[in-house]
Amino acid sequence: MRLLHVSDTHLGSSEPLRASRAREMDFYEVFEEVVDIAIRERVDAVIHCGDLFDSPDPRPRVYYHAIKSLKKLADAGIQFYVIAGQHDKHRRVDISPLRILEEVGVARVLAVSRPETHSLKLRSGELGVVAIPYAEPDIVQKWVKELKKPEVSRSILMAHLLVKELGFPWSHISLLELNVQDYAYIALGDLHRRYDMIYRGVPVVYPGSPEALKIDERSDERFIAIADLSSREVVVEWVKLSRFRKMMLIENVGSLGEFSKALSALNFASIDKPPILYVELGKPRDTHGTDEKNIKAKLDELVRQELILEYRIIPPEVAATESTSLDVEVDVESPVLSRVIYEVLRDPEVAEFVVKILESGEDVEVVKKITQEVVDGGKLLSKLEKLVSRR
Ligand SMILES: [Mn+2]
Repeated sequence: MRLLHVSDTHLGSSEPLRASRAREMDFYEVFEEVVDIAIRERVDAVIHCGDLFDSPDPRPRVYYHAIKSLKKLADAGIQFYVIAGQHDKHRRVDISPLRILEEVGVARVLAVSRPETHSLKLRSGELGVVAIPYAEPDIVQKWVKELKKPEVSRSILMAHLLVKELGFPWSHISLLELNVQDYAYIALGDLHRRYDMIYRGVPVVYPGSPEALKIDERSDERFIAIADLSSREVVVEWVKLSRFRKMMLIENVGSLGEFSKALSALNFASIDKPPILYVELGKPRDTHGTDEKNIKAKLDELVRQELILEYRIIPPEVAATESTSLDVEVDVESPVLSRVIYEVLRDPEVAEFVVKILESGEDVEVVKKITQEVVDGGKLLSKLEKLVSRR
């Protein structure tokens, strides 16, 4: 029994760019590649561990691409099982977009708003699945104490969460609390980078997102995992993806000369899809500044020549405040503005939110999305409230 494990496909996203159709297509193309791999490898099923969609309210074209690829998979006789991440979980009264895929017969939804226990009949046998959708850590911890074990000899855990062992301060739960020894394989989503470990003899796997959504999620290689559960010893095989778009970073650029030198070291011609290039400016070396204008002109030329898809310039002051979530989110058009906002608010999450609103301008969809985030993200709202009451 072989399962293709994928997560965080974020269909409909064009991150880190705004409203770029070319970038949006990347997410559909790499998702189709995942489907093609599943068909080529003749896996029993594809399991998707959440954030299939980027939004709980996808536009028609997002459904179009999702259904087109999933129909191809269904036509090949391969079942597609999915759980909800924070991005494709429905909001209050509405229904999850995943339910629409289920309704048209191209996916089976294993968990959206609470954990569920299933027994799946696959081509090469029965498989028990405990599925945990995204939720806040306190809720996940409560759920885990009440999980129903599948009445099947071989079972896996599917969940959209961050385990404590990753070392982030904002994780959900530890592997110990998850009772991983009860399962043959732990299929996880939420982390956008590949990560795997063996815990108590059980493979714990994050395949990572097929596309990087932020510069700090970039890597030269991206993967899906194929878990072979045929024998007692579960074998995990990594399959490289080839249709994702690369992100590149040139660090600490102090002058146009330095920039040109760094550029010539990058071999754009060898790259399939023109990459997204980030340029981090260093402290000016002389009184003439960092030649930012000339660097920008050179970057515009690279875009015109289609050697890169787009670029972002990270200003030196922001580049210096490492480990904030703001350092890579800053837009070319308003580096000064976002820096000022960050300085005033001193809270990366709130600052990022305010910058997003200001930059979205007349894009109604983005404003709607942000409003939704505020309505649902109690934490963000309470932070804003605190901020107001402090004044
Ligand atoms: Mn995600």
